[in-house]
Amino acid sequence: MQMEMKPWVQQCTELTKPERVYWCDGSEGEYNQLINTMLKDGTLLQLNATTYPNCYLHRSNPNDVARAEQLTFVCTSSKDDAGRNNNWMAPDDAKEKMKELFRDCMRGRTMFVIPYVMGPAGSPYSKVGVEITDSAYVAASMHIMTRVGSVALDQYQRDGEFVPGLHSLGDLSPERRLIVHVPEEKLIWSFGSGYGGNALLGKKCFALRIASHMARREGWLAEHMLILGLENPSGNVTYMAVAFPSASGKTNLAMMVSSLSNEGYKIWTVGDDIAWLNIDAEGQLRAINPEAGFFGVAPGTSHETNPVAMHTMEKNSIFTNVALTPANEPWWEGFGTPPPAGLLDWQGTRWNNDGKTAAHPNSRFTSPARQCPIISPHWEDPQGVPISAIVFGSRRSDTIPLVSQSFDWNHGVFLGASMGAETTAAATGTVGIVRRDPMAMLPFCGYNMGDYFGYWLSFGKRLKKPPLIFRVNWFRKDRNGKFLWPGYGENIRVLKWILDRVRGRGNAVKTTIGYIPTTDSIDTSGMNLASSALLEVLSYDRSGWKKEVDEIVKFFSQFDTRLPVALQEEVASLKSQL
Ligand code: SAT
Ligand code: MN
Repeated sequence: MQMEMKPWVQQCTELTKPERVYWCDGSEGEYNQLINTMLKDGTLLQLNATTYPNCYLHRSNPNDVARAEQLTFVCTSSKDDAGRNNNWMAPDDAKEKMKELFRDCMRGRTMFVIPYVMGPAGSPYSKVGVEITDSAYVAASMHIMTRVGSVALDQYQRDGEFVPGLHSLGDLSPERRLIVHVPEEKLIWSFGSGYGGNALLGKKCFALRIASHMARREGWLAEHMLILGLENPSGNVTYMAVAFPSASGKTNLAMMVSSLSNEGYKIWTVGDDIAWLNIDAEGQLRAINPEAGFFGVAPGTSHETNPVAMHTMEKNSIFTNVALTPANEPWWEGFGTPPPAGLLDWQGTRWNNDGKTAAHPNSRFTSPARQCPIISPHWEDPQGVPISAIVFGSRRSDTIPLVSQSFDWNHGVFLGASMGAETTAAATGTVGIVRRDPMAMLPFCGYNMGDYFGYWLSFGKRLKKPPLIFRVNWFRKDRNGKFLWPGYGENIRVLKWILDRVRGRGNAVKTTIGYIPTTDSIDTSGMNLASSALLEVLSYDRSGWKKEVDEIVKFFSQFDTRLPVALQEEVASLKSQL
């Protein structure tokens, strides 16, 4: 049953008892007012107005710097429907718990009511949400990351549907932090964290967890994927959707400056984190970026590695947990300049190079997508862009070759479902261990992943010409721990091979794990890469794969009867061939 917007806001008001209620209209004046309030109360610091106009620094509570996966719950009525991939509570218990946390929590505070749209205005694929929050930082960030105000209220008038999300900073204590989703009622409750993925409810909570659940019912897909257009020398643009776990370079890939620009290959950015994929009337897969901004990882971003991102963030941006130079400019590890004397670390204390990083490893920039110098002219097309290739990638120092192509759709789903990735700082927990992260959706799938795999398998059958599916790994290392592939702008050479394959060209050898490019089919012109390194990075390592397949079998076993037969067959066939 769909809730009405005004009565729901009223209920939240009665529960949380704010001092005042403010409905956001998404205007520039409102944004400036939010910023001014935060400058006054110290939530934000103004950055250098000459070099970073209208840019601000936010330092979060040191205990609140990443997504809290252990405190994130998906509350379906049956526990099995949430799956082992999610923490679960019964919906009624969850609601009781949340009500206790939220009771009176906004006393003395302003409640912001933020109506927003995920997706371009006027798109049949866009959806409305409303976030209620007591954080001005969240309200300002939502201005950048989504489309706020009348555009949302107008669409709500037409659809009569919205996703309600209630958020409060609470007292920020991790003991009282909880992020709850009730997908069957499309409800989100988030308490006790101001961090992006926990607090900007349009992003992971709505656009992935709630949306993936809606998508299965409605016949589409909500995925943790960047969207890019690859332009070839004759000016044709081919669009790809690429899944990578958090903090593994999606923003860098989406904004890549091609090292083959002299040959006429260039990238257009459509989105850097989330793709909503629909099948149009012709049976063609089409993608929209539901977001309006980028919430990118700062460390490692430089004029060398991602000049496009550096230009995107040089105005109208909010920086979170980066270091601050005496010139009032942001700085982080991998900024491309040495740390200046007098640097303040992300907590605002003098940095003395004692082994701790100056910027938090998960520090972020929040910038409007329209500022991206290579934003695709089609990024807000209501119909989305046509997708010709799906790419699954992850950080793996061994075993997985630079690129391979699946035999067919089902095998492609298997490649996605069996993905393993080394963990990063985007979530709290140990960094650098391999965990299975199917389709980079493990933390974001709003239902049982066994069912999710089944849904992916069936989805392919509805496409007239299913996109080809690839698996990539830029992060493979040699025996001395050195990266075999330079990555960044050189990744265009891999995308070019993918494009060749889409066009029915590009040489490959058929191996047990998929089609792998012949060394001469990767364009290495003008590149300083030893042929032995190319051979190694493209090789498929049989003994590594024997271990890999055992781990996949173990991982799949948790899905019991919900694991689709087709995936059981894929893994059995791989194991027998190895
Ligand atoms: O923190 S976010 O969830 O917004 C980014 C990410 O982890 O992918
Ligand atoms: Mn992400």
